[in-house]
Amino acid sequence: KVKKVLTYPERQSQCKHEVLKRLYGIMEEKKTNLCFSGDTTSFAELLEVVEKVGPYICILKTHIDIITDFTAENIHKLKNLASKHNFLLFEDRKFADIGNTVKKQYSEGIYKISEWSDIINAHIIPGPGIIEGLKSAAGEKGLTGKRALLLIAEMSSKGNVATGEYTKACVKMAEENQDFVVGYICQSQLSKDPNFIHMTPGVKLVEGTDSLGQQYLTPKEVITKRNSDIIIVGRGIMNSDDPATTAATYQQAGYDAYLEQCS
Ligand code: S5P
Repeated sequence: KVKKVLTYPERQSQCKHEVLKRLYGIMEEKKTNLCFSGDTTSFAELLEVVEKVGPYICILKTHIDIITDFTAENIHKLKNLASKHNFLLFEDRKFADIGNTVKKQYSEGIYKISEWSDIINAHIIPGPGIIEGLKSAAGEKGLTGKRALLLIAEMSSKGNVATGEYTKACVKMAEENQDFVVGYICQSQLSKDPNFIHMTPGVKLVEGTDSLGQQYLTPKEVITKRNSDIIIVGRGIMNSDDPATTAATYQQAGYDAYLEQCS
């Protein structure tokens, strides 16, 4: 039987970006390809649930701008949880403006995302200037190599237009900016190059939809059929009565699927 994907340690040694090397290290050590999307409007609740699911995840994805009780002190607590449980922070800001604007959105304002989030993502609608702008913001904070960008190549929602030529243009832009772009938000594998990781949202233990266009695939489908690398799970864990046990279930499902792929 031929191995379909490289193992995490193989990818870690073959990729160049420091953030990606750290991520593969965490995935190997904690045996997890689970990214938890902590989509709550309460920072207090976010900290509480992350304390529980921290041991099972490699990344915590946030939507910092939906939080009503934002404070720098809470960011400090979140960073401490990330160190304690060894996971990366990914602010799902979906930047989508010209370079000069996103540069400020990334580093300034209330949230100062570049100061705490290891990973961010962006739409490619504005062209490569968006990548340059974000990269220069990280550079000006002395964070070159410590911050990384994912490009949104495909989406999970019904009727989205990130398909075909758009997705191809996204892959080209990623390949031309490997010093900052480390992968994709996508629905299936777009590249076999270990310098690019694939993260897939729209994941639940049972396939289905929500009432606002979200479409769900299972961890097994995402990892073994679509050859993606990371499962992103929000409400599947957040709305469960026991987030820790549920996160462990997703971790196991995602990791078993990976083992099947690389054995
Ligand atoms: O195509 C996408 C891209 C993203 S980043 N579809 C998505 O659902 N997302 C995000 O993933 C979305 O903003 C949300 O934070 C998470 C999915 O949450 P769930 O509750 O549906 O699992």
